[in-house]
Amino acid sequence: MTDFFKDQQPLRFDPQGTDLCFRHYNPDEILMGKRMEDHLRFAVAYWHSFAWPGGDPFGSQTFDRPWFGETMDLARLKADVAFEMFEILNVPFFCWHDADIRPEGSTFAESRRNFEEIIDYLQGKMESSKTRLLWGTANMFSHRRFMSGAATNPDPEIFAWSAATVKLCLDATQKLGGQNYVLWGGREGYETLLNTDLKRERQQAGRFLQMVVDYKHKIGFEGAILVEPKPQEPSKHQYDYDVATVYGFLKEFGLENEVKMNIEQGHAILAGHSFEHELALASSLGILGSIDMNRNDYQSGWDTDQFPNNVPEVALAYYEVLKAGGFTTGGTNFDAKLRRQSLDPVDLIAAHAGAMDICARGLKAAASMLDDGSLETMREERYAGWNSPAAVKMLSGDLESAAARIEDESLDPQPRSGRQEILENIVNRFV
Ligand code: XUL
Ligand code: CO
Repeated sequence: MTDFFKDQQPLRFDPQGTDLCFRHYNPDEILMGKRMEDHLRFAVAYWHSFAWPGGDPFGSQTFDRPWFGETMDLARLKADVAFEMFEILNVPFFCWHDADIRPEGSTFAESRRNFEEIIDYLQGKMESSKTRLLWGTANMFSHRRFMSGAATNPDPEIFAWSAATVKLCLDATQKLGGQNYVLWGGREGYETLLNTDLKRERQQAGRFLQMVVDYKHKIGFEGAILVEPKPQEPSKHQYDYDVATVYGFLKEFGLENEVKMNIEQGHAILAGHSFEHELALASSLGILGSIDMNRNDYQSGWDTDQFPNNVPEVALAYYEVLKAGGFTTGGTNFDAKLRRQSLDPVDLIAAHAGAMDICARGLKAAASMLDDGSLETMREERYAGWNSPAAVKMLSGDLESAAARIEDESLDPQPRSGRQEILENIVNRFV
Protein backbone atom coordinates (compact mmCIF):
# COMPACT_ATOMS: atom_id res chain seq x y z
CA MET A 1 0.00 0.00 0.00
CA THR A 2 1.17 3.54 -0.75
CA ASP A 3 0.04 6.32 1.57
CA PHE A 4 -1.21 8.60 -1.23
CA PHE A 5 -4.92 8.21 -0.47
CA LYS A 6 -4.20 7.76 3.27
CA ASP A 7 -6.88 5.58 4.84
CA GLN A 8 -9.56 6.27 2.21
CA GLN A 9 -11.87 3.25 2.17
CA PRO A 10 -13.67 1.99 -0.96
CA LEU A 11 -16.71 4.18 -1.62
CA ARG A 12 -20.09 2.82 -0.56
CA PHE A 13 -23.43 3.23 -2.28
CA ASP A 14 -25.50 5.32 0.14
CA PRO A 15 -28.40 7.28 -1.39
CA GLN A 16 -28.67 9.40 1.78
CA GLY A 17 -24.92 9.78 2.31
CA THR A 18 -23.41 13.18 2.93
CA ASP A 19 -19.73 12.15 2.90
CA LEU A 20 -17.73 10.82 -0.06
CA CYS A 21 -19.92 8.01 -1.41
CA PHE A 22 -22.08 7.06 -4.39
CA ARG A 23 -25.61 8.39 -4.13
CA HIS A 24 -26.81 7.13 -7.52
CA TYR A 25 -24.21 4.68 -8.83
CA ASN A 26 -25.27 1.29 -7.55
CA PRO A 27 -23.37 -1.31 -9.63
CA ASP A 28 -25.85 -4.10 -8.89
CA GLU A 29 -29.05 -2.18 -9.62
CA ILE A 30 -30.85 -3.77 -12.57
CA LEU A 31 -32.00 -1.50 -15.39
CA MET A 32 -33.55 -2.97 -18.52
CA GLY A 33 -32.45 -6.44 -17.39
CA LYS A 34 -28.78 -5.54 -16.94
CA ARG A 35 -26.62 -4.48 -13.96
CA MET A 36 -25.78 -0.78 -13.87
CA GLU A 37 -22.06 -1.57 -13.82
CA ASP A 38 -22.45 -3.63 -17.00
CA HIS A 39 -24.36 -0.83 -18.74
CA LEU A 40 -21.93 1.96 -17.90
CA ARG A 41 -18.60 0.10 -17.96
CA PHE A 42 -16.66 3.00 -16.40
CA ALA A 43 -12.97 3.47 -17.11
CA VAL A 44 -10.34 5.70 -15.50
CA ALA A 45 -7.97 7.42 -17.95
CA TYR A 46 -4.40 6.92 -16.74
CA TRP A 47 -3.10 10.01 -18.52
CA HIS A 48 -5.20 12.78 -17.00
CA SER A 49 -5.49 11.19 -13.57
CA PHE A 50 -1.90 10.09 -13.06
CA ALA A 51 0.37 11.61 -15.72
CA TRP A 52 -0.99 15.13 -16.31
CA PRO A 53 0.88 17.74 -14.20
CA GLY A 54 -1.85 20.40 -14.14
CA GLY A 55 -0.36 22.76 -16.72
CA ASP A 56 -2.20 25.23 -18.94
CA PRO A 57 -0.93 27.58 -21.69
CA PHE A 58 -0.05 30.18 -19.02
CA GLY A 59 1.57 28.05 -16.36
CA SER A 60 3.16 24.67 -15.85
CA GLN A 61 2.84 22.05 -13.17
CA THR A 62 0.50 22.58 -10.23
CA PHE A 63 0.17 18.98 -9.04
CA ASP A 64 2.85 17.57 -6.81
CA ARG A 65 2.62 13.81 -7.17
CA PRO A 66 5.22 11.57 -5.55
CA TRP A 67 5.49 9.50 -8.75
CA PHE A 68 6.37 12.37 -11.10
CA GLY A 69 9.72 11.69 -12.76
CA GLU A 70 11.10 9.46 -15.47
CA THR A 71 12.29 6.34 -13.64
CA MET A 72 10.98 2.80 -13.56
CA ASP A 73 10.54 2.89 -9.76
CA LEU A 74 8.30 5.94 -10.10
CA ALA A 75 6.37 4.29 -12.93
CA ARG A 76 5.69 1.33 -10.62
CA LEU A 77 4.65 3.69 -7.80
CA LYS A 78 2.25 5.40 -10.22
CA ALA A 79 0.75 2.01 -11.09
CA ASP A 80 0.40 1.13 -7.38
CA VAL A 81 -1.49 4.37 -6.69
CA ALA A 82 -3.64 3.92 -9.82
CA PHE A 83 -4.76 0.47 -8.74
CA GLU A 84 -5.48 1.77 -5.24
CA MET A 85 -7.77 4.36 -6.77
CA PHE A 86 -9.45 1.74 -8.99
CA GLU A 87 -10.26 -0.20 -5.83
CA ILE A 88 -11.55 2.85 -3.94
CA LEU A 89 -13.86 3.61 -6.89
CA ASN A 90 -14.67 -0.05 -7.61
CA VAL A 91 -14.19 0.85 -11.25
CA PRO A 92 -14.30 -2.02 -13.77
CA PHE A 93 -11.88 -0.60 -16.39
CA PHE A 94 -8.91 1.64 -17.07
CA CYS A 95 -7.21 2.95 -20.24
CA TRP A 96 -3.64 4.04 -21.05
CA HIS A 97 -1.29 5.48 -23.64
CA ASP A 98 2.23 3.98 -23.73
CA ALA A 99 3.68 7.34 -22.63
CA ASP A 100 1.46 7.48 -19.51
CA ILE A 101 2.74 4.29 -18.00
CA ARG A 102 6.47 4.11 -18.84
CA PRO A 103 9.44 6.48 -18.82
CA GLU A 104 10.63 7.53 -22.27
CA GLY A 105 14.00 5.94 -23.09
CA SER A 106 16.80 7.51 -25.09
CA THR A 107 16.16 5.05 -27.95
CA PHE A 108 13.09 3.23 -29.23
CA ALA A 109 14.50 -0.02 -27.87
CA GLU A 110 14.91 1.45 -24.40
CA SER A 111 11.37 2.85 -24.40
CA ARG A 112 10.14 -0.54 -25.58
CA ARG A 113 11.93 -2.38 -22.75
CA ASN A 114 10.53 0.09 -20.18
CA PHE A 115 7.07 -0.34 -21.62
CA GLU A 116 7.19 -4.13 -21.70
CA GLU A 117 8.40 -4.22 -18.10
CA ILE A 118 5.53 -1.99 -16.96
CA ILE A 119 3.01 -4.02 -18.95
CA ASP A 120 4.20 -7.09 -17.01
CA TYR A 121 3.86 -5.09 -13.80
CA LEU A 122 0.29 -4.04 -14.72
CA GLN A 123 -0.51 -7.63 -15.58
CA GLY A 124 0.64 -8.65 -12.09
CA LYS A 125 -1.53 -5.92 -10.51
CA MET A 126 -4.55 -7.01 -12.56
CA GLU A 127 -4.28 -10.51 -11.09
CA SER A 128 -5.41 -9.22 -7.70
CA SER A 129 -7.79 -6.54 -9.02
CA LYS A 130 -11.21 -6.61 -10.65
CA THR A 131 -10.20 -3.75 -12.97
CA ARG A 132 -9.75 -4.77 -16.63
CA LEU A 133 -8.33 -2.87 -19.57
CA LEU A 134 -11.01 -1.11 -21.66
CA TRP A 135 -8.49 0.09 -24.21
CA GLY A 136 -4.88 0.80 -24.90
CA THR A 137 -3.56 3.46 -27.25
CA ALA A 138 -0.32 5.09 -28.37
CA ASN A 139 0.66 8.66 -27.63
CA MET A 140 1.87 9.82 -31.03
CA PHE A 141 1.36 13.53 -30.39
CA SER A 142 3.36 14.73 -27.35
CA HIS A 143 6.96 14.01 -28.34
CA ARG A 144 8.49 16.53 -30.75
CA ARG A 145 9.24 13.76 -33.28
CA PHE A 146 5.48 13.68 -33.96
CA MET A 147 5.06 17.44 -34.33
CA SER A 148 4.22 17.08 -38.06
CA GLY A 149 2.10 13.98 -37.63
CA ALA A 150 2.56 10.26 -37.06
CA ALA A 151 1.22 8.20 -40.01
CA THR A 152 0.66 11.42 -41.97
CA ASN A 153 4.19 12.76 -41.40
CA PRO A 154 6.13 14.07 -44.42
CA ASP A 155 9.03 11.95 -43.15
CA PRO A 156 8.56 8.20 -43.92
CA GLU A 157 10.79 7.27 -40.99
CA ILE A 158 8.19 8.71 -38.62
CA PHE A 159 5.60 6.49 -40.35
CA ALA A 160 7.87 3.54 -39.50
CA TRP A 161 8.28 4.77 -35.92
CA SER A 162 4.48 5.05 -35.66
CA ALA A 163 4.09 1.52 -37.00
CA ALA A 164 6.54 0.23 -34.38
CA THR A 165 4.71 2.14 -31.66
CA VAL A 166 1.22 0.95 -32.57
CA LYS A 167 2.42 -2.64 -33.02
CA LEU A 168 3.91 -2.55 -29.53
CA CYS A 169 0.79 -1.01 -27.98
CA LEU A 170 -1.57 -3.40 -29.76
CA ASP A 171 0.52 -6.39 -28.62
CA ALA A 172 0.41 -5.08 -25.04
CA THR A 173 -3.34 -4.37 -25.21
CA GLN A 174 -3.87 -7.96 -26.33
CA LYS A 175 -1.58 -9.28 -23.59
CA LEU A 176 -3.62 -7.47 -20.91
CA GLY A 177 -6.92 -8.69 -22.36
CA GLY A 178 -7.89 -5.19 -23.54
CA GLN A 179 -11.33 -4.98 -25.10
CA ASN A 180 -10.54 -2.29 -27.65
CA TYR A 181 -7.63 -0.48 -29.24
CA VAL A 182 -8.06 3.27 -29.87
CA LEU A 183 -6.44 5.51 -32.46
CA TRP A 184 -6.87 9.21 -31.88
CA GLY A 185 -5.10 11.12 -34.65
CA GLY A 186 -3.45 13.60 -32.30
CA ARG A 187 -1.31 15.34 -34.91
CA GLU A 188 -2.86 13.78 -38.01
CA GLY A 189 -3.87 17.10 -39.51
CA TYR A 190 -2.20 20.30 -40.60
CA GLU A 191 -1.36 23.83 -39.53
CA THR A 192 -1.17 25.35 -43.02
CA LEU A 193 -2.03 24.05 -46.48
CA LEU A 194 0.99 25.98 -47.76
CA ASN A 195 3.30 23.19 -46.59
CA THR A 196 0.84 20.28 -46.72
CA ASP A 197 0.12 17.65 -49.37
CA LEU A 198 -3.36 16.87 -48.08
CA LYS A 199 -4.04 14.12 -50.61
CA ARG A 200 -0.83 12.27 -49.80
CA GLU A 201 -1.30 12.61 -46.04
CA ARG A 202 -4.83 11.16 -46.17
CA GLN A 203 -3.54 8.24 -48.27
CA GLN A 204 -0.83 7.59 -45.68
CA ALA A 205 -3.41 7.65 -42.87
CA GLY A 206 -5.67 5.23 -44.77
CA ARG A 207 -2.84 2.82 -45.54
CA PHE A 208 -1.69 2.95 -41.91
CA LEU A 209 -5.16 2.07 -40.62
CA GLN A 210 -5.38 -0.82 -43.10
CA MET A 211 -2.03 -2.09 -41.77
CA VAL A 212 -3.27 -1.85 -38.17
CA VAL A 213 -6.42 -3.82 -39.05
CA ASP A 214 -4.40 -6.47 -40.93
CA TYR A 215 -2.09 -6.82 -37.93
CA LYS A 216 -5.05 -7.12 -35.55
CA HIS A 217 -6.28 -10.11 -37.57
CA LYS A 218 -2.80 -11.58 -37.84
CA ILE A 219 -2.33 -11.70 -34.05
CA GLY A 220 -5.97 -12.65 -33.41
CA PHE A 221 -6.76 -9.59 -31.31
CA GLU A 222 -10.44 -10.01 -30.49
CA GLY A 223 -11.16 -6.45 -29.40
CA ALA A 224 -12.46 -3.63 -31.56
CA ILE A 225 -10.31 -1.09 -33.36
CA LEU A 226 -11.73 2.35 -32.63
CA VAL A 227 -10.98 5.74 -34.18
CA GLU A 228 -11.65 8.81 -32.01
CA PRO A 229 -12.78 11.81 -34.09
CA LYS A 230 -11.80 15.38 -33.20
CA PRO A 231 -12.07 18.46 -35.47
CA GLN A 232 -9.17 20.60 -34.32
CA GLU A 233 -6.62 20.76 -31.51
CA PRO A 234 -3.75 20.20 -31.55
CA SER A 235 -3.72 20.65 -35.34
CA LYS A 236 -5.67 23.53 -36.80
CA HIS A 237 -7.49 20.98 -38.95
CA GLN A 238 -7.66 17.29 -38.02
CA TYR A 239 -8.37 14.69 -40.71
CA ASP A 240 -10.68 12.72 -38.34
CA TYR A 241 -12.99 15.71 -38.00
CA ASP A 242 -16.19 14.03 -36.81
CA VAL A 243 -18.14 10.78 -37.18
CA ALA A 244 -19.39 11.61 -40.68
CA THR A 245 -15.90 12.48 -41.90
CA VAL A 246 -14.36 9.35 -40.43
CA TYR A 247 -17.10 7.19 -41.93
CA GLY A 248 -16.31 8.58 -45.38
CA PHE A 249 -12.64 7.89 -44.74
CA LEU A 250 -13.37 4.31 -43.64
CA LYS A 251 -15.47 3.72 -46.79
CA GLU A 252 -12.70 5.13 -48.96
CA PHE A 253 -10.21 2.67 -47.52
CA GLY A 254 -12.60 -0.30 -47.27
CA LEU A 255 -12.55 -0.33 -43.47
CA GLU A 256 -16.17 0.43 -42.59
CA ASN A 257 -16.79 -3.08 -41.29
CA GLU A 258 -13.49 -3.24 -39.39
CA VAL A 259 -13.30 -0.01 -37.43
CA LYS A 260 -15.74 1.66 -35.04
CA MET A 261 -15.76 4.97 -33.20
CA ASN A 262 -14.73 6.16 -29.78
CA ILE A 263 -16.83 9.30 -29.46
CA GLU A 264 -15.91 12.04 -27.02
CA GLN A 265 -18.48 14.57 -25.87
CA GLY A 266 -16.03 17.49 -25.93
CA HIS A 267 -14.87 16.63 -29.44
CA ALA A 268 -18.48 16.50 -30.65
CA ILE A 269 -19.01 19.99 -29.26
CA LEU A 270 -15.80 21.29 -30.86
CA ALA A 271 -17.09 19.95 -34.20
CA GLY A 272 -20.27 21.98 -33.79
CA HIS A 273 -22.44 18.97 -32.96
CA SER A 274 -24.18 17.71 -29.88
CA PHE A 275 -22.85 14.52 -28.29
CA GLU A 276 -26.14 12.76 -29.01
CA HIS A 277 -25.90 13.72 -32.69
CA GLU A 278 -22.53 11.99 -32.99
CA LEU A 279 -23.80 8.94 -31.08
CA ALA A 280 -27.00 8.68 -33.13
CA LEU A 281 -25.09 9.01 -36.40
CA ALA A 282 -22.52 6.38 -35.42
CA SER A 283 -25.29 4.08 -34.26
CA SER A 284 -27.18 4.50 -37.53
CA LEU A 285 -23.98 3.63 -39.44
CA GLY A 286 -23.28 0.60 -37.24
CA ILE A 287 -19.99 2.03 -35.94
CA LEU A 288 -20.77 3.07 -32.35
CA GLY A 289 -18.00 1.59 -30.23
CA SER A 290 -17.22 3.42 -27.01
CA ILE A 291 -17.42 6.87 -25.43
CA ASP A 292 -15.17 9.40 -23.71
CA MET A 293 -17.54 11.10 -21.27
CA ASN A 294 -15.94 14.49 -20.76
CA ARG A 295 -17.05 17.87 -21.93
CA ASN A 296 -15.77 21.34 -22.55
CA ASP A 297 -16.59 24.57 -20.85
CA TYR A 298 -19.16 26.29 -23.04
CA GLN A 299 -17.59 29.71 -22.45
CA SER A 300 -14.16 28.75 -23.75
CA GLY A 301 -13.58 27.46 -27.22
CA TRP A 302 -11.12 24.69 -26.41
CA ASP A 303 -11.02 21.16 -25.13
CA THR A 304 -11.10 21.62 -21.36
CA ASP A 305 -11.75 17.93 -20.64
CA GLN A 306 -14.03 18.39 -17.66
CA PHE A 307 -15.69 15.58 -15.79
CA PRO A 308 -19.39 15.34 -16.72
CA ASN A 309 -21.56 17.60 -14.57
CA ASN A 310 -24.85 17.96 -16.41
CA VAL A 311 -27.46 15.22 -16.01
CA PRO A 312 -29.81 16.21 -18.89
CA GLU A 313 -26.91 16.13 -21.38
CA VAL A 314 -25.68 12.80 -20.13
CA ALA A 315 -29.23 11.38 -20.16
CA LEU A 316 -29.65 12.19 -23.87
CA ALA A 317 -26.30 10.53 -24.60
CA TYR A 318 -27.17 7.31 -22.78
CA TYR A 319 -30.59 7.37 -24.45
CA GLU A 320 -28.76 6.93 -27.77
CA VAL A 321 -26.44 4.30 -26.30
CA LEU A 322 -29.37 2.29 -24.91
CA LYS A 323 -31.34 2.60 -28.15
CA ALA A 324 -28.28 1.26 -29.97
CA GLY A 325 -28.45 -1.82 -27.72
CA GLY A 326 -25.82 -0.67 -25.21
CA PHE A 327 -22.08 -1.19 -25.18
CA THR A 328 -20.52 -4.46 -26.31
CA THR A 329 -16.74 -4.03 -26.10
CA GLY A 330 -17.06 -0.30 -25.35
CA GLY A 331 -17.66 1.64 -22.16
CA THR A 332 -17.63 5.07 -20.52
CA ASN A 333 -14.10 6.42 -20.25
CA PHE A 334 -13.47 9.58 -18.24
CA ASP A 335 -10.92 11.29 -20.48
CA ALA A 336 -11.19 14.09 -17.96
CA LYS A 337 -8.82 16.34 -16.09
CA LEU A 338 -9.17 17.76 -12.63
CA ARG A 339 -9.21 21.54 -12.60
CA ARG A 340 -5.61 22.61 -12.02
CA GLN A 341 -6.36 24.06 -8.58
CA SER A 342 -7.72 20.70 -7.39
CA LEU A 343 -4.49 19.60 -5.78
CA ASP A 344 -5.55 17.10 -3.17
CA PRO A 345 -5.73 13.32 -3.59
CA VAL A 346 -9.35 13.45 -2.44
CA ASP A 347 -10.16 15.75 -5.39
CA LEU A 348 -9.25 12.88 -7.71
CA ILE A 349 -11.64 10.53 -5.92
CA ALA A 350 -14.42 13.12 -5.69
CA ALA A 351 -14.14 13.95 -9.41
CA HIS A 352 -14.62 10.34 -10.44
CA ALA A 353 -17.29 9.59 -7.84
CA GLY A 354 -19.29 12.65 -8.89
CA ALA A 355 -18.93 11.77 -12.57
CA MET A 356 -20.05 8.19 -11.94
CA ASP A 357 -23.09 9.49 -10.05
CA ILE A 358 -23.97 11.95 -12.84
CA CYS A 359 -23.72 9.13 -15.39
CA ALA A 360 -25.81 6.83 -13.22
CA ARG A 361 -28.52 9.51 -13.01
CA GLY A 362 -28.33 10.01 -16.77
CA LEU A 363 -28.55 6.28 -17.42
CA LYS A 364 -31.53 5.89 -15.08
CA ALA A 365 -33.31 8.79 -16.78
CA ALA A 366 -32.56 7.33 -20.21
CA ALA A 367 -33.85 3.89 -19.18
CA SER A 368 -37.03 5.49 -17.78
CA MET A 369 -37.60 7.44 -21.02
CA LEU A 370 -37.30 4.24 -23.00
CA ASP A 371 -39.49 2.35 -20.57
CA ASP A 372 -42.14 5.07 -20.71
CA GLY A 373 -42.03 4.79 -24.49
CA SER A 374 -43.83 8.05 -25.36
CA LEU A 375 -40.81 9.54 -27.13
CA GLU A 376 -40.38 6.51 -29.37
CA THR A 377 -44.13 6.23 -29.97
CA MET A 378 -44.30 9.85 -31.07
CA ARG A 379 -41.25 9.39 -33.30
CA GLU A 380 -42.86 6.35 -34.92
CA GLU A 381 -46.13 8.23 -35.39
CA ARG A 382 -44.24 10.98 -37.19
CA TYR A 383 -42.98 8.53 -39.81
CA ALA A 384 -46.03 6.25 -39.85
CA GLY A 385 -46.92 7.31 -43.40
CA TRP A 386 -43.83 5.49 -44.61
CA ASN A 387 -45.36 2.15 -43.58
CA SER A 388 -48.09 2.42 -46.21
CA PRO A 389 -47.69 0.09 -49.23
CA ALA A 390 -47.68 3.10 -51.59
CA ALA A 391 -44.75 4.69 -49.71
CA VAL A 392 -42.77 1.44 -49.54
CA LYS A 393 -43.32 0.94 -53.28
CA MET A 394 -42.29 4.52 -54.02
CA LEU A 395 -38.87 4.04 -52.42
CA SER A 396 -38.07 1.13 -54.68
CA GLY A 397 -39.41 2.88 -57.76
CA ASP A 398 -38.03 5.74 -59.83
CA LEU A 399 -38.36 9.53 -59.76
CA GLU A 400 -41.08 9.59 -62.45
CA SER A 401 -43.39 7.19 -60.63
CA ALA A 402 -42.91 9.11 -57.38
CA ALA A 403 -43.71 12.34 -59.24
CA ALA A 404 -46.78 10.83 -60.93
CA ARG A 405 -48.38 10.08 -57.57
CA ILE A 406 -49.12 13.73 -56.88
CA GLU A 407 -51.62 14.13 -59.71
CA ASP A 408 -52.69 10.49 -60.17
CA GLU A 409 -53.65 10.17 -56.49
CA SER A 410 -54.60 13.86 -56.05
CA LEU A 411 -52.21 14.13 -53.11
CA ASP A 412 -52.53 17.28 -50.99
CA PRO A 413 -50.08 16.87 -48.09
CA GLN A 414 -50.71 19.09 -45.06
CA PRO A 415 -47.92 20.23 -42.71
CA ARG A 416 -47.99 18.58 -39.26
CA SER A 417 -46.49 19.77 -35.98
CA GLY A 418 -43.04 18.46 -35.08
CA ARG A 419 -44.21 18.64 -31.44
CA GLN A 420 -40.75 19.60 -30.18
CA GLU A 421 -41.91 21.37 -27.00
CA ILE A 422 -44.15 18.46 -26.07
CA LEU A 423 -41.21 16.09 -26.55
CA GLU A 424 -38.92 18.30 -24.48
CA ASN A 425 -41.54 18.37 -21.74
CA ILE A 426 -41.56 14.57 -21.75
CA VAL A 427 -37.76 14.49 -21.38
CA ASN A 428 -38.06 16.96 -18.51
CA ARG A 429 -40.24 14.49 -16.60
CA PHE A 430 -37.29 12.11 -16.36
CA VAL A 431 -34.18 14.25 -15.96
C1 XUL B 1 -7.47 14.13 -26.83
C2 XUL B 1 -8.10 12.85 -26.47
C3 XUL B 1 -7.19 11.71 -26.22
C4 XUL B 1 -7.71 10.39 -26.70
C5 XUL B 1 -6.70 9.27 -26.58
O1 XUL B 1 -8.35 15.17 -27.02
O2 XUL B 1 -9.29 12.76 -26.36
O3 XUL B 1 -6.94 11.66 -24.85
O4 XUL B 1 -8.85 10.01 -26.01
O5 XUL B 1 -5.52 9.54 -27.20
CO1 CO C 1 -10.58 11.25 -25.73
